Amino acid sequence: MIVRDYGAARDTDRHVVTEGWDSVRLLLKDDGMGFSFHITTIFAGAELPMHYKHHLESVYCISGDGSIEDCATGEVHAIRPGVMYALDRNDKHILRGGDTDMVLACCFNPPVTGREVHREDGSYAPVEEAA
Ligand code: 9YT
Repeated sequence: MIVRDYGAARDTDRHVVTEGWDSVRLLLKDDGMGFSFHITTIFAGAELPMHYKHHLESVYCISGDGSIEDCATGEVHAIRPGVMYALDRNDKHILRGGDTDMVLACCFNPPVTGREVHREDGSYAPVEEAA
């Protein structure tokens, strides 16, 4: 069994901080679960183009507000606590923070290794390159 505390993990290299978001990666590839699990905070007002070409991702909003734009259709979906989205087609998207920081629980398949940052095209490297 694996038990980890978010507050404790924030003080380790599982905590990744960037300009528009931070993330505590509670489960990574090495944990052997077949997915990774992250608690990510999107900062208020951030605008984040993303395109996970090599990963599927599901995201559940715990608190805060924001939106996601589907780049294929231009459709914009409000995100608020209780809303889930799944990028089941490696969907290119723009995630926007709202008036308050938005806290999200995220799963990646395949799992991230812990080293990933967004590349210029909005993707993370495939697992074999990031390993
Ligand atoms: C919402 C979103 O894209 N979350 C991804 C997790 C976070 N960017 C991370 O830990 O890499």
